[in-house]
Amino acid sequence: MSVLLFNPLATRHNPRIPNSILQIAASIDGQFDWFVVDGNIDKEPWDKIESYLKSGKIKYFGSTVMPGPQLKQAIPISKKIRALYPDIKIIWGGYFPSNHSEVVLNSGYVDVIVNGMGDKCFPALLDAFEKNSSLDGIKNLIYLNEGKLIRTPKSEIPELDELPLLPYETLSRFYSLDKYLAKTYLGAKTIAYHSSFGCPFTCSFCAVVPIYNARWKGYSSERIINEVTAIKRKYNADAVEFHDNNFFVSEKRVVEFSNAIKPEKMVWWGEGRIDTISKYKDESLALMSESGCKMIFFGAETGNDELLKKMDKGGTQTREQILSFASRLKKFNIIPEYSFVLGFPGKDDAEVYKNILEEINFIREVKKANEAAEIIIYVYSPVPTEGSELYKEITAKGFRFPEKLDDWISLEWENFDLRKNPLTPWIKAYMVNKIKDFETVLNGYYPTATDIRLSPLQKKIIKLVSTWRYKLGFYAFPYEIKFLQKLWKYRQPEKEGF
Ligand code: B12
Repeated sequence: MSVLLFNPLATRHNPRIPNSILQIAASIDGQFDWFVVDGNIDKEPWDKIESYLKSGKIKYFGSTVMPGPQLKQAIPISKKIRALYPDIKIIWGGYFPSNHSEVVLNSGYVDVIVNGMGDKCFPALLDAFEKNSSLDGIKNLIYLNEGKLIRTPKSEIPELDELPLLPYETLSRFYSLDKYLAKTYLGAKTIAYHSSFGCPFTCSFCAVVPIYNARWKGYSSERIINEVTAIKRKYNADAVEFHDNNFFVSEKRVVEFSNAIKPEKMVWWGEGRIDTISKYKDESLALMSESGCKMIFFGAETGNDELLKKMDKGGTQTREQILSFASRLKKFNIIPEYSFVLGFPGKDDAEVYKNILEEINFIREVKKANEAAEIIIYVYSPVPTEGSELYKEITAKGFRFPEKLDDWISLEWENFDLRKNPLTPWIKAYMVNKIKDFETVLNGYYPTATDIRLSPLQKKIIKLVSTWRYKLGFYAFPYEIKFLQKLWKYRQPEKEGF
């Protein structure tokens, strides 16, 4: 019996190695035949999916689903399979179904959700289906039993080095790996690699928290080097994007990795925390830079220490630390990519708006501290961190997620997922406009270095046009900048990646 694994369209720009379904394929490799359809490469994924289904070999359809655009393929395709091939079991995994399980299972076209990591539970699930035995004893599953939602216990994160190597060779039978090794800001052929799971912190706006509950585990640097250099040798890859939620948890692991990757002359990028890496020794930062670490993504979130507490950012991050760390990284020629979350609830509109204006000024201070700092602006979009103070406050303020799965692919909710225009009752249109107009002027005056298609001359022109607005702090109706950004298809890394 065979399994069809689906990676719905997330972005047409630079498809990445589909690590979510590749790791799931590794967990059943040799036990079940598996096939892959990637909507990030195939314009009409349904045609290919149906050709597999028509073969009569497929018994299980597994889709990975993050919030946002991926829902626009995962929902209609799962619905169609349920209607046309009712015997096929439909299994969803990934951040969206794990965090929004009830609405997914109540749709009637998803049988089981893999809640968090699927490496151990997915092969056990298929085995149970094959033997028609109970699912109760299998961890990390959510399903309906006679209409009752069953959530089995969560497993610990397994020892990652014991997990099977990713079957890149088999994947390349479906899609040449070259299609996944994109030319990006980091290099001519960029590998997407995921070297750890979870995060030790519990920020109450982050979707990772309900799934991993402050647990974190990573591959050893040996395992990372072996897999990364194997792809490098075979495909001449010259850069790595580490997709971990938190790559830099262990300074020891990062130093070992940096020493090992240095002779490979590759460029790399990853995500980390300001307070964690602030504690790194200068030697470690110097080594990271020499070994190719070009830019690090940080959740700076806000320059307001009260709000940092409110969002359970934890650790020791402060306003001053955000600024001083941006300056410190200059010494090591590593670019900080700071993401901010604006629009948290407040006691009234005036407080919400005051916090937004203060954040805008704080971002300007960050640029003064390090002009090369890349800035990413998100508008707070709730995730179901039930039990957190923030979640209690937003539900008290009337925020509700859609109750029907189909409603998640309505235009308004897609923008919600993109964290650009959330449907949160305390955010008013003039507040979103202020944030967006500031973002436009900021990106005009400081165009991102990561958009490699924008020529130096185009960057000069757009900066020139934006200067008076940035200098005066006048952001309203920046149509002339928007026009140039549209004309030159300005790309924001947070939406499409590098
Ligand atoms: C790569 C990536 C992208 C890529 C696309 C990936 C793709 N699928 O093609 C790009 C850059 C396009 C992207 C965009 C966005 N992303 Co994104 N992305 C990621 C990232 C960094 C890695 C995903 C990955 O490969 N993980 C590695 C695999 C091995 O882990 P995994 O997915 O957890 O898989 C395991 C389990 O979940 C489970 N599983 C997962 N899928 C399946 C499927 C089956 C069938 C089974 C059985 C099991 C299973 O088993 C796997 C093995 O244990 C994650 C963060 C992360 N570290 O996971 C964010 C993440 C998923 N993205 C996120 C978001 C919000 C977005 C955006 C909306 C951001 C924005 N504002 O624009 C956009 C969406 C727009 C769009 N274009 O789709 C959030 C989701 C948060 C949430 N609310 O749920 C995350 C969690 C980042 C974060 N920390 O907040 N993203």
